[in-house]
Amino acid sequence: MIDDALGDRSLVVASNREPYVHDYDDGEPTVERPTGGLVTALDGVVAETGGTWVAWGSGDADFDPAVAPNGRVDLPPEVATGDSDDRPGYTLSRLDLPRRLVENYYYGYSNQVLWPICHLEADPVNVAPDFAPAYREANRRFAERICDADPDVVWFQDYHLALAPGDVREAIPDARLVHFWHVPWPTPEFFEICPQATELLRGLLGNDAVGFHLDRYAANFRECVARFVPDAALTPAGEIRYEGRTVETYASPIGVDTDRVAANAASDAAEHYWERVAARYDLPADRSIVLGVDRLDYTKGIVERLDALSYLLEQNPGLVGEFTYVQKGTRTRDRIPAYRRYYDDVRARINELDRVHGTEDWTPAIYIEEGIDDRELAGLYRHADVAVVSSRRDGMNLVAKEFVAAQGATAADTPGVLVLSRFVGAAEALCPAALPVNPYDVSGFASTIGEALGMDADERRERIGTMQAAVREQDIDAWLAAQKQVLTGTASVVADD
Ligand code: GDG
Repeated sequence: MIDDALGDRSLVVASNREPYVHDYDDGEPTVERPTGGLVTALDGVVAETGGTWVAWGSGDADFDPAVAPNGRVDLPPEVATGDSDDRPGYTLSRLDLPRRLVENYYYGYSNQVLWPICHLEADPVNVAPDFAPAYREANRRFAERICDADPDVVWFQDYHLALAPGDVREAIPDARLVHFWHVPWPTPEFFEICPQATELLRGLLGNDAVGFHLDRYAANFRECVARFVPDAALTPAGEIRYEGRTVETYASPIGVDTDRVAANAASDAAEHYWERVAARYDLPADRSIVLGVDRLDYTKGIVERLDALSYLLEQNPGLVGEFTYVQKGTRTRDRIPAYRRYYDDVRARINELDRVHGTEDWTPAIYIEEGIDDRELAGLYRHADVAVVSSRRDGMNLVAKEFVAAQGATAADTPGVLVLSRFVGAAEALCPAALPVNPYDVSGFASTIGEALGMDADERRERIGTMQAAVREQDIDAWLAAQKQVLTGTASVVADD
């Protein structure tokens, strides 16, 4: 347990997104339970310590300030979470950021500068003059609020908070600071697009340890430090010496709660949801299902996937009527023009696919936008014959791992096949049992989907067995255990490449 190892040291977790969703429907916002595997797991860690979680009081990352009165969330700045012995509480400390700051810090710098740069996407990068000052200001406010809790240990999450560790280090030099970066870290050639490259690295070097999903992201980070921070030095052991301190980098692939996903897949709610979908879209029981589950983000390669499906049908008229592609899409970051354009593009291509290839009694692609819970999502995973994850770039990708964990809910189920982009973190553990694709290669991508559709049951079982072993080995508990060791400083975490 983390609190044993911490003794009486106090832990603060800091993330942009707060771990609770709120319901604004009836005027007064109400606090709901946390959802989602990762958030629930982190919630448990903070609860174990009785610590503090500092977050922007948005409700969720896709919060639209226009929805809440005056762009503000009228929730108390501090609340105690936890409502039973099973779920002990901690202090949730909410930052009420002004609307303009949110526009420029969250929708601006975080998601129009850092997100595309980390995913090696140059086109969407928009370095508007107001973005960097807002990012500095928001990070400063986070740091102040963190310091208010007088922490011994701080655990920062992700790319929204690169500068806060530097500020906290200055205020509390002896605190142990650890950062987990959930998205890829780019090569120095790409990172130098960022006008604040050196400043961001200096902020992150305020930490004692910086973690990534893969060794190669950690290696890219160290190369960027070597290139852009002249007064930092890399030791032969791969540590970074900076301002008289040692900063470690480490790799720790995040995973999913495999038991929970499997239980979700076997639940009545999963089955009922699938029955409703099958009835609504008139899907016969013997129709093969190809599934995509994504936030509607250009990094997820949805357009490339639809192009590959179109090419597959063009080249293989025999497949007409044989499968239905189900796209579960969740709109995201809609205040950013590139995301609105992407949404329009995805919708237009689905319509085009249906117009060009559809027949009187067959619609090749359906699009589901409604909000569904984890058990309903597991119903889609369970009934898919093929799942396609085709990100152009992705730190890890939990959808791939959840799909694997959801297969074989009953012995009678024939497991599905996973088609997986080579460019996602999950490919390292899951390929070649997952069929690897390059999403930019339309014909190769199309023929791999064709291969997946034609795969026999024995081969599907063998492949899913290999993938399930890998997903279990690197599950959410293994990830949390590794993070706890880093947070308590009880393990050397230097990436060994
Ligand atoms: C970032 C990194 C890294 C999706 N649609 C629905 C739904 N989801 C859930 C999935 C999954 C999660 O959202 C998406 O996680 P991903 O990992 O695929 O992607 P990002 O949101 O981009 O996450 C990524 C991750 O951080 C963790 O470090 O793996 O690389 O980009 O859990 O299940 N859940 C429900 N309904 C939906 O319609 N209930």
